[in-house]
Amino acid sequence: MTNQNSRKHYRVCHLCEALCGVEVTIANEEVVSVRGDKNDPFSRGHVCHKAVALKDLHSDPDRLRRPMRKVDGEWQECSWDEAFQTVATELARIAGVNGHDSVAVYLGNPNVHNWGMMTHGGNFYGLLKTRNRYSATSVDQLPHQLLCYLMYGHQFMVPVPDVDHTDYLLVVGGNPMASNGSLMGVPDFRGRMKSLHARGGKLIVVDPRRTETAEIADKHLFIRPGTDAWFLLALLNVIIEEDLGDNAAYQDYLKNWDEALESVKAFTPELAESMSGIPADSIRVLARELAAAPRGVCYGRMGISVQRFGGLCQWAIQLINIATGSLDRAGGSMFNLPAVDLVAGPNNRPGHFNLWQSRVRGLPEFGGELPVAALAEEILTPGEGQVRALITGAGNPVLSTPNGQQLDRALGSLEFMVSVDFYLNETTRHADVILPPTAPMEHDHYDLALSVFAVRNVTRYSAPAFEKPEGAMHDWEIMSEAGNYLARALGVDPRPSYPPTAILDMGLKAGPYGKAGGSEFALDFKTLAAKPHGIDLGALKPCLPGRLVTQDKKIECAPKALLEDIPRLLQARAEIEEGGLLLIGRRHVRSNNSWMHNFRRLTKGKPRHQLMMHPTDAARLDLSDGQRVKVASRVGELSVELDISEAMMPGVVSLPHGWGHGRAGTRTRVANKYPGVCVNDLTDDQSVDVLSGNAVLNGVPVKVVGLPG
Ligand SMILES: Nc1nc2c(c(=O)[nH]1)N[C@H]1C(S)=C(S)[C@@H](COP(=O)(O)OP(=O)(O)OC[C@H]3O[C@@H](n4cnc5c(=O)[nH]c(N)nc54)[C@H](O)[C@@H]3O)O[C@H]1N2
Ligand SMILES: Nc1nc2c(c(=O)[nH]1)N[C@H]1C(S)=C(S)[C@@H](COP(=O)(O)OP(=O)(O)OC[C@H]3O[C@@H](n4cnc5c(=O)[nH]c(N)nc54)[C@H](O)[C@@H]3O)O[C@H]1N2
Ligand code: SF4
Ligand SMILES: [Mo]
Repeated sequence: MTNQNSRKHYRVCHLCEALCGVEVTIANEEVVSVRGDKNDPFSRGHVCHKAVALKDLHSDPDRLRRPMRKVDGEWQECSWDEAFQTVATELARIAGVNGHDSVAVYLGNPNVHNWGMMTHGGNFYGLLKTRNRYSATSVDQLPHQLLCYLMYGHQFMVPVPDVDHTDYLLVVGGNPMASNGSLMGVPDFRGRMKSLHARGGKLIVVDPRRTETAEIADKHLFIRPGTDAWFLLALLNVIIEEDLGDNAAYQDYLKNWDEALESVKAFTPELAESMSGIPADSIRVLARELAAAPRGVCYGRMGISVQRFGGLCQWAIQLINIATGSLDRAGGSMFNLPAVDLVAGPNNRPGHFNLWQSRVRGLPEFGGELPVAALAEEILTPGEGQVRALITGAGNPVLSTPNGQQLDRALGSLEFMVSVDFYLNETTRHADVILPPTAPMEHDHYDLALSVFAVRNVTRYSAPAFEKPEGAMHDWEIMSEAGNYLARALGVDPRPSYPPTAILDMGLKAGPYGKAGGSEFALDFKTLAAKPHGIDLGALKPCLPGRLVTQDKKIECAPKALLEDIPRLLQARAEIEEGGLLLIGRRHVRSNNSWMHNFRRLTKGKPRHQLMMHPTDAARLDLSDGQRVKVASRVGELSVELDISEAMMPGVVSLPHGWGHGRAGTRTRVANKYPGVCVNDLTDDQSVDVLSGNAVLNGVPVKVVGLPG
């Protein structure tokens, strides 16, 4: 049916790193449908269920549209002026009495998916120069960024697998069939794996669960959670000992290669077998296959990041890809060159490490942020420097960070809290003021953060699909205006504020495909905005050593902090008690971290929140399928139904994260009748990768017992 008022709008789906192009049909100013954009050069028409739910997000009655203030425990809508004034007065007061570090900031995952928060966040919280900054990075990819900073000189110089050209993809602790790839933006992973298979390539998965990705793989190996460092270093040692690799290409710019190899010699396949459960011979076979593949690559993600030795795992992966000659080679582990260059562009932030530490536990900062596992104790522990106020932006740390119950309590004890968010959820219910931004389709979008992880160089600008509703503010405007009020209250000059498009224009012009440098693409804002399907900038290209950011333009193969972490690995023993189980997480293609669970489109069908367990464990514990069980860890316990499944490794159980809804004071309908349980009520805030401070969310020791009824 055609409709006079019907129009098509093209944009990038901002929900995950795959960055798919979507075609939105709008009639009478309502979203009618969201489909894949066939003309998108990167995603070629692919979308997942979440993109379709953009429609629900747009029209969701639960989504907050007006600023809110809590008065005597009750929420009231208020004017922006009142909201900003309250925020500025309270933050300036608390910072004035207790110092700026007494105001903490938590920036959640969607910060990097919504550019207004990125471009203008500093206008607001940047004024406080607080050392208590936290983000989702330290429950996620901190070890990756740290290693890339230490080895290549820049936290965003993260190599990604050249998925479209590889012939041997070894995935350790990632499930791109559910996640659509991470630190590897890869729309339509399934289709791209069909192409890999068609050109004779292989996909290998190492994971404690036979995941959706393992299902389409040529080989899947179970690994005991948290033991990947032994496995990966053994893989490296086989490549070296059997002289399988060839890294001659980098000889002029490798530094301390022999020292690195010498330091990890003890990690033999036999030792790795005893820790990981992967037979030594299988490790040898893998090493030979990987090294023999002309275009092989080893890639590791969440599973190897949020564990005890996340930093060592990431280091091992870089060393493996160097040993085989895969780094910077077509089909191997390559660097993206985005149109707005975060690595070589102006104002780029290479990173810094351990310049200061958290007050209570002494955890190291990275890039100006402290590990979020320390946030609750920084709020709860009295003394000088105690956190008394909190700013959250696009995050739900009560559900997303370890020992969430403790953080829940801690937030309740704050003097003041403000949240920039459009939902009243488990975290923002503790706020005194909520500043809700416009919905995604009401503002424009450019991906400033995640393009650098895409498996192809592409660039797209998305115009707003709808006009900004009367009285609404965009994320960037909120950040900018909150900054103006706060600057006045602090008696300092506000930071200048330019619209994000002006910043984009400058970034594009100065970037590698920019007008200023005379590139054939001659990019600036105008040329890009004229192409609603985006511009294909080509396949990943070799760029070393020119792109290295280390001072001597060499790859540091043996960073001191890593060498110092090896004794910790050598001394580590299995931390599991007799009869105990190790808990890991999981993602589902229809679920998005801690939100969007109130959309029926995404939650209907079979429940997906159960504790998965292997039949032998269930038999040993005398448990039956569907039965309610109690799961207990050092920090907490919960009760949930059991899903007995051969897909689990024996000794390992799995729960998804981001659930545990339905608490008092939240305002998100839970459409699937089941709020789920919060896995982070079990994960332990005291358990971190000591090197990086990243939270340990996988391999958590738990006990499971059956409940009656
Ligand atoms: N146990 C366990 N815990 C985990 C993980 C795990 O695998 N296991 N994964 C971790 C990972 S990788 C991550 S990234 C974190 C994610 O955890 P968080 O950092 O908490 O991020 P989200 O859950 O995505 O946060 C969603 C919030 O952002 C708000 N939001 C969405 N879009 C916008 C916007 O445009 N503007 C504003 N202002 N707000 C917006 C939503 O309303 C919602 O409140 O969870 C981590 N926690
Ligand atoms: N549908 C959907 N897509 C998403 C998200 C989402 O919530 N939903 N979240 C987005 C975000 S924020 C991120 S960071 C990415 C994450 O992207 P991925 O890392 O691809 O996603 P996960 O499903 O967390 O994959 C981690 C895998 O590691 C395995 N694992 C657990 N412990 C270990 C271990 O000790 N060793 C090994 N080898 N494996 C282990 C788990 O079984 C799991 O299969 O996904 C993004 N995409
Ligand atoms: S895969 Fe990611 S970017 Fe693509 S449609 Fe789904 S949520 Fe959006
Ligand atoms: Mo993440």
